[in-house]
Amino acid sequence: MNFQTKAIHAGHKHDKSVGAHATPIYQTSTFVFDNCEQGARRFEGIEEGYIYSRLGNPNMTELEEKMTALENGGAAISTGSGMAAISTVLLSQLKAGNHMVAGKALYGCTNSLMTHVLPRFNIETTFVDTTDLGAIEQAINNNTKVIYIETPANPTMQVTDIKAVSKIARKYGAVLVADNTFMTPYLQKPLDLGADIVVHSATKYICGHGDVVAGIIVSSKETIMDMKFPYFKDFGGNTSPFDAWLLVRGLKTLPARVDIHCKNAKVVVDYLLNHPAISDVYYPGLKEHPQHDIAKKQATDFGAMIAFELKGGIEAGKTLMNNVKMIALAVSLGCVDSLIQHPASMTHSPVSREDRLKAGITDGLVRISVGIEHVEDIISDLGQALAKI
Ligand code: LCS
Repeated sequence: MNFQTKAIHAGHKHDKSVGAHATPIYQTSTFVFDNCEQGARRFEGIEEGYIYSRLGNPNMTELEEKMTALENGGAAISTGSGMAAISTVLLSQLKAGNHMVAGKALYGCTNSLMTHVLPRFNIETTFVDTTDLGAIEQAINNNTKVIYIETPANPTMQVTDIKAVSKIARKYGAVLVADNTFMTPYLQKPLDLGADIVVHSATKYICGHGDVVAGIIVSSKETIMDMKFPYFKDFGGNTSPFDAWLLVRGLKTLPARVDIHCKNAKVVVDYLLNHPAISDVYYPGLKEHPQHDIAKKQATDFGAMIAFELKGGIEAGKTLMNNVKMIALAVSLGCVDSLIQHPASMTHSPVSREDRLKAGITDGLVRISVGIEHVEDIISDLGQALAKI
């Protein structure tokens, strides 16, 4: 099946009990066993079937099967947030004494997990510019078990060469984890490019409508089973049945939505580039973007996330963000609605100023998640707000 067809049909089974075409919401915490023996078999793992919704639920299964098909993986785990996906992956792949190499520019809470939480369990991270393959290799030591990348990176839009980094991971026996939130499997499939594990904040494009917080992990069947029992089971970061149902619904329109997101983003980039108040625009689709060729090679389009700087610095940025009318001043991204935010004081505030600046997240950087409204309306709103500067 083609991607668009899989987005609609993969994982879907018509409900045989009443013949419902759409999947019912299995809003249940627990599942009834026929008898004690069956309950025991399910707990032993020798009979398939549901036990308790923290371990799995039919709505989670549909979402997991769909995402497995879309990412070309072997299996998936759906989680209660992107951070639940990331923490489950890292705490199952690493143990005390292990080391990780990660990108300098990462979503703020991912950085915070690595900087503030994991060191308490004696897991250290070296942050490097992952666009520099030599820097990755140099940071690896005998205890390095994970290389963690986000590409494009939030919010700098730097692009890491997944295939090249996967070769380094293989050479040193480390697992490559790729956060594919900004691209979605419609535009980029990290497992096909050699990554071992893909994570998503499903809160974003996978949901698409800004009404769910959730995450997804996709990998080989073996890796997912090892992660599920005991880590996922014992950490307890499952998706609620209703949220999983909404995500399945959202995924059906992922290709259609992302096509419009990408088309709109290109028009907005053009507008920003030609606006006298803007000094720099960071978007992998620009020929001038330092990793444009890699982005072109490893993804089918460039997404709809744009970072930019204003000539008037942060004060001009604040004027813009305080004066947009239709575009929401809000964190998150990947919604049908356009969102604008200030990484230094919002999404990346958990990162120290020094580390932020080293990663290229300047005080003046503004990030926009271009929605699927009519692009003329997005530009007209940006235009009236920029005119206030
Ligand atoms: N990975 C990336 C690339 C993200 O952008 C985020 C959240 C996460 C993981 C964590 O996912 P969550 O737990 O929130 O579902 N990014 C946000 C952002 O840029 N604005 O608000 C949240």
